[in-house]
Amino acid sequence: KELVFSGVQPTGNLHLGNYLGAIRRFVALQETYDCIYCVVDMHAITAELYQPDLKNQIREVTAAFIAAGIDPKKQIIFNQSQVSGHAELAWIFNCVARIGWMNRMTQFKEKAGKDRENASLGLYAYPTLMAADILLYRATHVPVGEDQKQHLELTRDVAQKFNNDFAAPIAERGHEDGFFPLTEPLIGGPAARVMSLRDGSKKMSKSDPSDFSRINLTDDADAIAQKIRKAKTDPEPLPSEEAGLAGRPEAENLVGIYAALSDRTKAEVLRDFGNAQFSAFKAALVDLSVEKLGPIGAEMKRLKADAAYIDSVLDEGSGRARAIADRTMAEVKDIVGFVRS
Ligand code: AQP
Repeated sequence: KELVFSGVQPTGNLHLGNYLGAIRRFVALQETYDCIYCVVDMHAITAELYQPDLKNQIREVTAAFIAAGIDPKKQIIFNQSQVSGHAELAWIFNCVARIGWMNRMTQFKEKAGKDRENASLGLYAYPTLMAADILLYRATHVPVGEDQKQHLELTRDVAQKFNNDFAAPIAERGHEDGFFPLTEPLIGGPAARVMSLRDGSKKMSKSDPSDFSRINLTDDADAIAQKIRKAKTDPEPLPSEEAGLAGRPEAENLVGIYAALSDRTKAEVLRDFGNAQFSAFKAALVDLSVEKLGPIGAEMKRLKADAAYIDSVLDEGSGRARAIADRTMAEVKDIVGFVRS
């Protein structure tokens, strides 16, 4: 059976990249798949351990899921730390994954920076926890931004090695094609990678110290307008064909954002705005962004004011997630050979 799983870290400052690369696609997928969407709070403490506002950050991501249009009655929305199977399976996967695999992970290198010796062990093991998140539900598809592609490949490697190493007990239990699926990433669209508004070579990110680098989902119309007007560009007008965006990362990024928000391709956008000056294009992008993001931001604020409702969604979702997770963990423990009562 096909199942979608994906997660977002509650590290604050949810932005347009998270929306276009992930959350908006979560909404569309619920038409075709059963979906589990997780607020990955255990991942959120890998880089910054003590976050005094963590509870509100968890509620903010939950509010964003619901405000964007995910139906918590139909799909499962929950926070990771309420289902202990994530940590249990991650431990087993720490014993499946090889140090050499982990050493190749580029996100660790980027996030750890120069002072790698001082990064947390959790940050290093992030990809095995992510593999556990996905495989705990034996999910077949994971919608993510392009930055997560390498972690998805590691998830497949972990699944494959587990299936191979435990081939005998897995076959004994009647799983003919292995126990874990080889999960497919769903990456794509004109905004699979939204870049910083200040630097077209860096991805838009929650942790960028400059708030002008990103459009937050809770930004009001004035803030959105100001950030887009100040976004870095080059002095040339827009090209009329997509090939003309090559070597112009800031222009390409803004055109990509416009394309994603208007459900068109970059080529179609350039058909309308080719040869336009950035001032005219940015004005149109402000209007479009405010039209598309304004209602989501307003709904997020409304939902966040009702913490009891948000917590009830997470509680109910956790119960449904736990029921699936417990079945997987019982089988995994039998396959590995642990004694359980
Ligand atoms: N710039 C982006 N463009 C497209 N997709 C993006 N995603 C993140 N940034 C972009 C996608 O959003 C989902 C949730 O990401 P996450 O919160 O789990 O972690 P992240 O990838 O580390 O996100 P950030 O915003 O960049 O946070 P920091 O600054 O903490 O590193 C994922 O599907 C991701 O692909």
